Formats: sequence, structure tokens, C-alpha cells
Amino acid sequence: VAVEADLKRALDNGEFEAFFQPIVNLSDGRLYGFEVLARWNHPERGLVSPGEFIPVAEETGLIVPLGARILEDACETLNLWREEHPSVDELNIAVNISAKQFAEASLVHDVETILSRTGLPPGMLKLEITETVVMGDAVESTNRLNSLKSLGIKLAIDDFGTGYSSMSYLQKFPLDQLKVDLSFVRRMEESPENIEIVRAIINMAHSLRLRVVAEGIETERQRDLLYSLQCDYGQGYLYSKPLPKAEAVELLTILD
Ligand code: G
Ligand code: G
Ligand code: MN
Ligand code: NA
Repeated sequence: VAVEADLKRALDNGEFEAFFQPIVNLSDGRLYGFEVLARWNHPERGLVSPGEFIPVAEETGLIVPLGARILEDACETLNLWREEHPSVDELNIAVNISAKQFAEASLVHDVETILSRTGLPPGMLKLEITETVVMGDAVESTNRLNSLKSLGIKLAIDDFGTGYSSMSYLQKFPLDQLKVDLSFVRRMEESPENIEIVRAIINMAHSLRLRVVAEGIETERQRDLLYSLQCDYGQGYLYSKPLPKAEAVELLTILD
């Protein structure tokens, strides 16, 4: 209850902000986009990581207004960056959508409202939905994903490999990308079998015309392996941790 009250107060105070973790093209290392990760700028505790407050926000339903706030912050920021850096139009931002947000009837309308309020072209926004969430009620998910897709945005399955996917639904869903869970990236270096698992995921994704993002790349060996397996994009501490706006914007000057 203490945390819930604190979260409510923080929402009113605007203590949440979007951090940006670069996602790069594995073929040339150039910036492809960012994943937006929420941070709580707490007046006494400093920066609180989402692992501590997202689960509470999810349980209490506060994730719905909080998620909308982060989404708006992200869209507004990227749109501001476009004004100074023309090359930003080639980028996209990925925003996480939790189980409760995905189930919320107002989601499609909320995303539409935020896009029109901020002026961000829909094609620059990507929503990440965890595999276990989309596969939960696959029929209902198909409808929800189709409505989201009709806004002109991109859709990705997050944490792929941690749940159980139905191949027929993977094919039916209007998806653009699949994100290989970081646990698979980590285990690649342990055995050749683990490399084959990642190869199989990437090949399956490509046969469904999905682009693949590998999460949690920390070593050059992991990057080289993923590149050799024809993984499209990479994200992880090897490249950068999630950055505050002021630092993320500096990466854009390299593109210009
Ligand atoms: O940044 P970090 O690795 O600590 O994030 C922990 C978890 O919190 C991840 O699973 C991530 O998807 C989730 N998360 C981070 N930011 C957001 C957000 O803005 N919305 C939602 N729904 N989840 C988020
Ligand atoms: O669940 P989701 O995939 O949205 O969460 C991404 C999480 O992974 C974030 O909390 C982010 O901070 C974290 N992350 C990003 N890059 C790395 C990495 O290279 N190593 C580890 N351990 N975590 C990472
Ligand atoms: Mn994610
Ligand atoms: Na996630």
C-alpha cells in the first residue's frame, strides 16, 4: 500500500521519465532505434529501476496511466529530435506494453490519441508485447493486434523463447519483429546446441518475414555469433546501457 500511494503521488508529480537504450544494425553497427525503458526519479531514493515498480504498477492497475505517460514522453521526445536531426526519421522507438495495458479496452484509442497529440508518424513507433501475454488468449490477441496495426505502427514480440508460441498464431498475428530473450543470447557461449537454438529461432522468424532483434548482447563474441546467424538487430550493454534523453540525443549527431 505504501508503494502504491507513493506511485500515485509520483505520477501526479511527473517523477517518471523515459530512458533510451540504442538498438543497432548488426551488419554495420549503425543506430537503428531505441527501446524506451521507464525510470522513476524518486525525490529521496534517486533513480529507481522498473524491476521494482513495474510489478506493483501492474498489480494495482497504475500501469495504465503510467504506461500512457511513458508512451507520450517517448513519442514527444522522438518528435522533438526530428526537428533538429533529419536522419531521425529513419529511426524508430520501441515501447513496452504490459499484460494489463494490452488487455485494457482503451489501448488502441490511447495510442491513437498520443500519436496525434505528439505528431509522431505512426511508422516510427513500435510496441513490444511479451510472448506469454500475446499467446495467453491468442484469438483475442489477434483482434487487438490487428486494431493496433491499423494505426500504422509496428509490433514486436518481446522476450521470445520464454513462453510457448503457437506457430500458427505467430503467422496470423500482424507482427514486424521478434526479440530473442536475453537468456538465449547469454547461453549461446555455453554450448554449440544453444547456438543452434538461436539459429532456429532466427530462421523461423525470417521464414515468417519477421525481423529479429537480439537482446542483452554483452560481448563481441555474442555479437559476432548473432551476425553470423543473420540476426538483424542487436541491443545490450556491449553497445550501451539505457540512456537519459540528454545522452541519447548525442548519438543522433553521428547520424547527421
Ligand atoms: O530496464 P530494466 O531492465 O530494469 O526493465 C525491467 C523490466 O521492466 C523489463 O521487463 C521491461 O520490459 C519493463 N519495463 C521497463 N519500462 C517499461 C515501461 O515503460 N512499460 C512497461 N510496461 N514495462 C516496462
Ligand atoms: O523485458 P524486456 O526485454 O523489455 O527488458 C529489457 C531489459 O533488459 C531492461 O531491463 C534492460 O535494462 C535490460 N538489458 C538491456 N541490455 C542488457 C544487457 O546487455 N544485459 C542485461 N543483463 N540486461 C540488459
Ligand atoms: Mn522490451
Ligand atoms: Na518486456
